[in-house]
Amino acid sequence: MSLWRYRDRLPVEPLVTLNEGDTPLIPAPRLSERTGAEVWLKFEGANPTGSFKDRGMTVAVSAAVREGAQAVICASTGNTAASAAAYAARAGLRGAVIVPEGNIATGKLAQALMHDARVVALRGNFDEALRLVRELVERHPISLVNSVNEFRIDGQKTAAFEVCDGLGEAPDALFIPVGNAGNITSWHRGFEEYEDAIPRLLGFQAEGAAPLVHGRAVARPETVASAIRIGNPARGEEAMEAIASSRGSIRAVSDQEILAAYRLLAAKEGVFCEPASAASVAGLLKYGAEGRVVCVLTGHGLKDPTAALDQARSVIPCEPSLAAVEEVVMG
Ligand code: AN7
Repeated sequence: MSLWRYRDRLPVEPLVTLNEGDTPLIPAPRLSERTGAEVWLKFEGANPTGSFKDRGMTVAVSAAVREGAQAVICASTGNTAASAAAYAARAGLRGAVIVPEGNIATGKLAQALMHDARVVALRGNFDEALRLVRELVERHPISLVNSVNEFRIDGQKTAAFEVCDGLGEAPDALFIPVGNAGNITSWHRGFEEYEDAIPRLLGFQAEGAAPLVHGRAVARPETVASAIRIGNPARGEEAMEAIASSRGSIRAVSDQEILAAYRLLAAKEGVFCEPASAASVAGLLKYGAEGRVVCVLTGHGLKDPTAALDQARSVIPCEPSLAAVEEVVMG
Protein backbone atom coordinates (compact mmCIF):
# COMPACT_ATOMS: atom_id res chain seq x y z
CA MET A 1 0.00 0.00 0.00
CA SER A 2 1.13 3.54 -0.68
CA LEU A 3 -0.41 6.98 -1.13
CA TRP A 4 -0.88 6.04 -4.77
CA ARG A 5 -4.06 4.28 -3.77
CA TYR A 6 -5.47 7.80 -4.06
CA ARG A 7 -4.13 8.15 -7.60
CA ASP A 8 -7.52 9.20 -8.97
CA ARG A 9 -7.11 12.36 -6.87
CA LEU A 10 -3.52 13.00 -8.00
CA PRO A 11 -2.50 14.94 -11.13
CA VAL A 12 0.13 12.52 -12.53
CA GLU A 13 0.89 8.83 -12.86
CA PRO A 14 3.33 7.27 -10.35
CA LEU A 15 6.40 7.39 -12.58
CA VAL A 16 8.80 7.70 -9.64
CA THR A 17 7.74 6.09 -6.39
CA LEU A 18 9.30 4.44 -3.33
CA ASN A 19 5.90 3.37 -1.95
CA GLU A 20 5.57 6.40 0.27
CA GLY A 21 2.61 7.19 2.52
CA ASP A 22 0.35 4.78 4.40
CA THR A 23 2.15 5.81 7.59
CA PRO A 24 1.07 4.67 11.07
CA LEU A 25 -1.70 6.51 12.92
CA ILE A 26 -0.77 5.74 16.52
CA PRO A 27 -2.96 6.26 19.60
CA ALA A 28 -1.15 8.22 22.32
CA PRO A 29 -2.45 7.05 25.72
CA ARG A 30 -0.09 9.15 27.85
CA LEU A 31 -0.82 12.35 25.97
CA SER A 32 -4.53 11.55 26.07
CA GLU A 33 -4.38 11.07 29.83
CA ARG A 34 -2.46 14.29 30.29
CA THR A 35 -4.69 16.48 28.11
CA GLY A 36 -8.13 14.88 28.45
CA ALA A 37 -8.39 14.73 24.65
CA GLU A 38 -8.26 11.61 22.46
CA VAL A 39 -4.81 12.05 20.97
CA TRP A 40 -3.44 10.33 17.86
CA LEU A 41 0.00 10.65 16.29
CA LYS A 42 0.41 10.57 12.50
CA PHE A 43 3.97 9.30 12.24
CA GLU A 44 5.31 10.69 8.99
CA GLY A 45 8.82 9.63 9.97
CA ALA A 46 7.84 6.20 8.61
CA ASN A 47 8.07 7.41 5.01
CA PRO A 48 10.94 6.04 2.85
CA THR A 49 13.36 8.90 3.56
CA GLY A 50 11.97 9.54 7.03
CA SER A 51 9.75 12.58 6.51
CA PHE A 52 6.43 13.74 5.02
CA LYS A 53 8.35 15.34 2.16
CA ASP A 54 8.26 12.02 0.27
CA ARG A 55 4.51 12.41 -0.28
CA GLY A 56 5.07 15.58 -2.23
CA MET A 57 8.31 14.48 -3.84
CA THR A 58 6.91 11.34 -5.50
CA VAL A 59 4.32 13.52 -7.24
CA ALA A 60 6.65 16.44 -8.04
CA VAL A 61 9.42 14.22 -9.43
CA SER A 62 6.92 12.13 -11.41
CA ALA A 63 5.71 15.41 -12.95
CA ALA A 64 9.29 16.52 -13.62
CA VAL A 65 9.98 13.26 -15.48
CA ARG A 66 6.77 13.59 -17.48
CA GLU A 67 7.82 17.11 -18.46
CA GLY A 68 11.27 15.92 -19.55
CA ALA A 69 13.27 17.73 -16.87
CA GLN A 70 16.98 16.85 -16.68
CA ALA A 71 17.50 17.95 -13.10
CA VAL A 72 15.66 18.85 -9.93
CA ILE A 73 16.69 21.44 -7.38
CA CYS A 74 15.53 22.70 -4.01
CA ALA A 75 16.49 24.95 -1.14
CA SER A 76 16.08 23.10 2.12
CA THR A 77 16.48 23.00 5.87
CA GLY A 78 17.27 19.30 5.31
CA ASN A 79 14.29 17.02 4.79
CA THR A 80 13.32 18.33 1.38
CA ALA A 81 16.97 17.90 0.36
CA ALA A 82 17.07 14.27 1.55
CA SER A 83 13.81 13.48 -0.20
CA ALA A 84 14.63 15.31 -3.45
CA ALA A 85 18.01 13.57 -3.59
CA ALA A 86 16.42 10.14 -3.16
CA TYR A 87 13.72 10.65 -5.78
CA ALA A 88 16.18 12.23 -8.23
CA ALA A 89 18.43 9.19 -7.81
CA ARG A 90 15.49 6.89 -8.38
CA ALA A 91 14.46 8.81 -11.48
CA GLY A 92 17.98 9.00 -12.90
CA LEU A 93 17.92 12.80 -12.78
CA ARG A 94 20.59 15.12 -11.52
CA GLY A 95 19.75 16.43 -8.07
CA ALA A 96 21.03 19.63 -6.51
CA VAL A 97 20.18 20.84 -3.04
CA ILE A 98 21.05 24.14 -1.36
CA VAL A 99 21.16 23.98 2.43
CA PRO A 100 22.10 26.56 5.07
CA GLU A 101 25.69 25.88 6.11
CA GLY A 102 25.96 24.48 9.62
CA ASN A 103 22.20 24.33 10.19
CA ILE A 104 21.11 20.99 8.81
CA ALA A 105 20.80 17.84 10.88
CA THR A 106 23.50 15.21 10.33
CA GLY A 107 21.19 12.44 9.14
CA LYS A 108 19.68 14.62 6.44
CA LEU A 109 23.09 15.66 5.18
CA ALA A 110 24.20 12.00 5.06
CA GLN A 111 21.08 11.13 3.06
CA ALA A 112 21.49 13.89 0.47
CA LEU A 113 25.15 12.95 -0.01
CA MET A 114 24.52 9.21 -0.21
CA HIS A 115 21.81 9.71 -2.83
CA ASP A 116 24.53 11.46 -4.84
CA ALA A 117 23.00 14.90 -5.03
CA ARG A 118 25.14 17.96 -5.48
CA VAL A 119 24.98 19.38 -1.97
CA VAL A 120 25.64 23.10 -1.69
CA ALA A 121 26.22 24.57 1.77
CA LEU A 122 25.10 28.19 1.46
CA ARG A 123 26.68 30.79 3.67
CA GLY A 124 23.23 32.10 4.40
CA ASN A 125 19.90 30.88 5.73
CA PHE A 126 17.00 28.96 4.17
CA ASP A 127 15.16 32.09 3.04
CA GLU A 128 18.19 33.29 1.08
CA ALA A 129 18.63 29.81 -0.42
CA LEU A 130 15.01 29.74 -1.61
CA ARG A 131 15.30 33.18 -3.16
CA LEU A 132 18.42 32.09 -5.08
CA VAL A 133 16.99 28.80 -6.41
CA ARG A 134 13.84 30.62 -7.56
CA GLU A 135 16.07 32.92 -9.61
CA LEU A 136 18.18 30.04 -10.89
CA VAL A 137 15.23 28.08 -12.30
CA GLU A 138 14.16 31.17 -14.27
CA ARG A 139 17.41 30.82 -16.23
CA HIS A 140 17.76 27.03 -16.62
CA PRO A 141 15.48 24.06 -17.44
CA ILE A 142 15.56 22.67 -13.92
CA SER A 143 12.49 21.58 -11.99
CA LEU A 144 12.06 23.35 -8.64
CA VAL A 145 10.73 20.88 -6.06
CA ASN A 146 10.24 23.16 -3.08
CA SER A 147 6.69 23.40 -1.77
CA VAL A 148 6.07 26.37 -4.07
CA ASN A 149 5.64 23.50 -6.57
CA GLU A 150 1.89 22.66 -6.71
CA PHE A 151 2.59 18.95 -7.20
CA ARG A 152 4.17 18.86 -3.75
CA ILE A 153 0.97 20.14 -2.16
CA ASP A 154 -1.11 17.59 -4.04
CA GLY A 155 1.06 14.72 -2.85
CA GLN A 156 1.11 15.88 0.75
CA LYS A 157 -2.68 16.28 0.92
CA THR A 158 -2.93 12.46 0.95
CA ALA A 159 -1.94 12.45 4.63
CA ALA A 160 -5.34 14.01 5.39
CA PHE A 161 -7.08 11.32 3.33
CA GLU A 162 -5.28 8.62 5.33
CA VAL A 163 -6.26 10.16 8.66
CA CYS A 164 -9.93 10.45 7.63
CA ASP A 165 -9.94 6.87 6.34
CA GLY A 166 -8.15 5.66 9.48
CA LEU A 167 -10.50 7.36 11.95
CA GLY A 168 -13.61 6.96 9.80
CA GLU A 169 -14.05 10.75 9.77
CA ALA A 170 -12.04 13.94 10.13
CA PRO A 171 -10.69 14.65 13.65
CA ASP A 172 -11.80 17.72 15.64
CA ALA A 173 -8.37 19.35 15.46
CA LEU A 174 -5.03 18.93 13.73
CA PHE A 175 -1.81 20.00 15.46
CA ILE A 176 1.05 20.58 13.05
CA PRO A 177 4.48 22.24 12.95
CA VAL A 178 4.82 25.11 10.48
CA GLY A 179 7.92 26.27 8.63
CA ASN A 180 7.41 27.25 5.02
CA ALA A 181 3.68 26.54 5.54
CA GLY A 182 3.41 24.10 2.64
CA ASN A 183 2.31 21.17 4.74
CA ILE A 184 -0.51 22.88 6.62
CA THR A 185 -1.75 24.12 3.23
CA SER A 186 -1.61 20.53 1.96
CA TRP A 187 -3.56 19.10 4.89
CA HIS A 188 -6.21 21.79 4.42
CA ARG A 189 -6.54 20.88 0.76
CA GLY A 190 -6.78 17.20 1.69
CA PHE A 191 -9.58 17.72 4.21
CA GLU A 192 -11.40 19.97 1.76
CA GLU A 193 -11.20 17.40 -1.02
CA TYR A 194 -12.23 14.60 1.31
CA GLU A 195 -15.54 16.43 1.58
CA ASP A 196 -15.79 16.05 5.30
CA ALA A 197 -15.80 18.57 8.12
CA ILE A 198 -12.49 20.42 8.17
CA PRO A 199 -10.81 20.17 11.60
CA ARG A 200 -9.46 23.20 13.38
CA LEU A 201 -5.98 23.65 11.97
CA LEU A 202 -3.60 24.50 14.80
CA GLY A 203 -0.16 25.42 13.50
CA PHE A 204 2.94 25.90 15.64
CA GLN A 205 6.12 27.80 14.93
CA ALA A 206 9.24 28.01 17.08
CA GLU A 207 9.35 31.26 19.08
CA GLY A 208 12.56 32.42 17.39
CA ALA A 209 11.22 31.65 13.92
CA ALA A 210 7.58 32.68 14.09
CA PRO A 211 6.87 35.08 11.20
CA LEU A 212 3.24 33.98 10.84
CA VAL A 213 2.57 34.48 14.55
CA HIS A 214 4.03 38.00 14.49
CA GLY A 215 2.64 38.88 11.06
CA ARG A 216 6.02 39.83 9.58
CA ALA A 217 9.14 38.15 8.22
CA VAL A 218 11.94 37.33 10.65
CA ALA A 219 15.34 38.33 9.26
CA ARG A 220 17.43 36.02 11.44
CA PRO A 221 15.31 33.03 12.51
CA GLU A 222 16.75 30.90 15.32
CA THR A 223 15.56 27.63 16.84
CA VAL A 224 16.89 24.27 17.95
CA ALA A 225 14.32 22.79 15.53
CA SER A 226 16.50 23.36 12.45
CA ALA A 227 13.85 22.00 10.06
CA ILE A 228 11.56 24.97 10.81
CA ARG A 229 14.23 27.65 11.05
CA ILE A 230 12.45 29.72 8.41
CA GLY A 231 11.80 33.48 8.55
CA ASN A 232 9.76 34.15 5.42
CA PRO A 233 7.36 31.28 4.59
CA ALA A 234 6.61 30.85 0.89
CA ARG A 235 3.02 29.75 1.53
CA GLY A 236 2.34 32.03 4.47
CA GLU A 237 -0.69 33.89 3.13
CA GLU A 238 -2.39 30.79 1.84
CA ALA A 239 -1.80 29.00 5.12
CA MET A 240 -3.20 31.89 7.15
CA GLU A 241 -6.39 31.81 5.05
CA ALA A 242 -6.71 28.05 5.55
CA ILE A 243 -6.20 28.42 9.30
CA ALA A 244 -8.77 31.22 9.57
CA SER A 245 -11.38 29.35 7.53
CA SER A 246 -10.98 26.32 9.82
CA ARG A 247 -11.39 28.53 12.94
CA GLY A 248 -7.88 27.46 13.91
CA SER A 249 -4.82 29.41 14.96
CA ILE A 250 -1.09 29.77 14.57
CA ARG A 251 0.91 30.09 17.76
CA ALA A 252 4.45 29.91 19.05
CA VAL A 253 6.18 27.34 21.25
CA SER A 254 9.59 27.87 22.82
CA ASP A 255 12.62 25.70 22.15
CA GLN A 256 12.32 24.48 25.73
CA GLU A 257 8.71 23.41 25.16
CA ILE A 258 9.66 21.73 21.88
CA LEU A 259 12.46 19.76 23.55
CA ALA A 260 10.23 18.73 26.48
CA ALA A 261 7.64 17.35 24.04
CA TYR A 262 10.43 15.69 22.02
CA ARG A 263 11.71 13.84 25.10
CA LEU A 264 8.22 12.96 26.32
CA LEU A 265 7.21 11.41 22.98
CA ALA A 266 10.28 9.19 22.94
CA ALA A 267 10.37 8.30 26.64
CA LYS A 268 6.62 7.93 27.36
CA GLU A 269 4.95 7.09 24.04
CA GLY A 270 7.81 5.17 22.42
CA VAL A 271 7.72 7.41 19.36
CA PHE A 272 10.93 9.08 18.23
CA CYS A 273 10.48 12.13 16.04
CA GLU A 274 12.81 15.01 15.24
CA PRO A 275 12.66 18.25 17.27
CA ALA A 276 10.66 20.25 14.67
CA SER A 277 7.97 17.55 14.64
CA ALA A 278 7.56 17.79 18.39
CA ALA A 279 6.36 21.39 17.96
CA SER A 280 2.88 19.96 17.31
CA VAL A 281 2.85 18.11 20.62
CA ALA A 282 4.45 21.08 22.41
CA GLY A 283 1.46 23.10 21.16
CA LEU A 284 -0.95 20.47 22.41
CA LEU A 285 0.64 20.42 25.87
CA LYS A 286 0.83 24.22 26.07
CA TYR A 287 -2.60 25.18 24.78
CA GLY A 288 -4.68 22.03 25.42
CA ALA A 289 -7.36 20.36 23.31
CA GLU A 290 -10.78 18.75 23.38
CA GLY A 291 -12.29 15.89 21.45
CA ARG A 292 -10.36 13.77 19.01
CA VAL A 293 -7.11 15.31 17.84
CA VAL A 294 -4.24 14.33 15.56
CA CYS A 295 -0.66 15.58 16.01
CA VAL A 296 1.47 15.36 12.88
CA LEU A 297 4.98 14.04 13.56
CA THR A 298 6.62 15.22 10.38
CA GLY A 299 10.07 13.59 10.57
CA HIS A 300 11.94 10.69 12.16
CA GLY A 301 14.07 11.11 15.27
CA LEU A 302 17.04 9.44 13.60
CA LYS A 303 17.36 12.45 11.32
CA ASP A 304 19.02 14.44 14.09
CA PRO A 305 21.19 12.23 16.30
CA THR A 306 23.04 15.25 17.67
CA ALA A 307 19.87 16.78 19.12
CA ALA A 308 18.95 13.41 20.61
CA LEU A 309 22.29 12.82 22.31
CA ASP A 310 22.18 16.37 23.68
CA GLN A 311 18.80 15.74 25.28
CA ALA A 312 19.05 12.16 26.46
CA ARG A 313 20.72 10.65 29.50
CA SER A 314 24.34 9.57 29.14
CA VAL A 315 25.46 6.02 28.47
CA ILE A 316 26.77 4.16 31.51
CA PRO A 317 30.35 2.89 31.26
CA CYS A 318 30.83 -0.53 32.83
CA GLU A 319 33.56 -3.10 33.54
CA PRO A 320 32.92 -6.59 32.04
CA SER A 321 31.96 -8.38 35.27
CA LEU A 322 28.56 -9.67 36.40
CA ALA A 323 28.70 -7.65 39.62
CA ALA A 324 29.40 -4.45 37.75
CA VAL A 325 26.67 -5.11 35.15
CA GLU A 326 24.24 -6.06 37.91
CA GLU A 327 24.88 -2.83 39.69
CA VAL A 328 24.33 -0.57 36.71
CA VAL A 329 21.28 -2.50 35.41
CA MET A 330 19.47 -3.18 38.70
CA GLY A 331 20.78 -0.32 40.82
C1 AN7 B 1 10.41 17.75 10.06
O1 AN7 B 1 13.13 20.48 4.32
O2 AN7 B 1 11.26 23.32 4.85
O3 AN7 B 1 5.58 24.16 6.90
O4 AN7 B 1 13.40 22.45 3.49
O5 AN7 B 1 11.36 19.15 7.82
O6 AN7 B 1 5.64 22.58 4.97
O7 AN7 B 1 7.67 23.88 5.60
C2 AN7 B 1 11.20 21.32 6.10
C3 AN7 B 1 10.08 21.58 6.82
C4 AN7 B 1 7.98 20.46 9.64
C5 AN7 B 1 7.65 22.34 8.14
N1 AN7 B 1 8.62 19.39 10.10
O8 AN7 B 1 6.85 22.06 7.01
C6 AN7 B 1 12.80 21.66 4.24
C7 AN7 B 1 11.70 22.18 5.06
C8 AN7 B 1 9.74 18.95 9.50
C9 AN7 B 1 10.26 19.63 8.40
C10 AN7 B 1 8.43 21.17 8.56
C11 AN7 B 1 9.60 20.78 7.93
P1 AN7 B 1 6.39 23.22 6.06
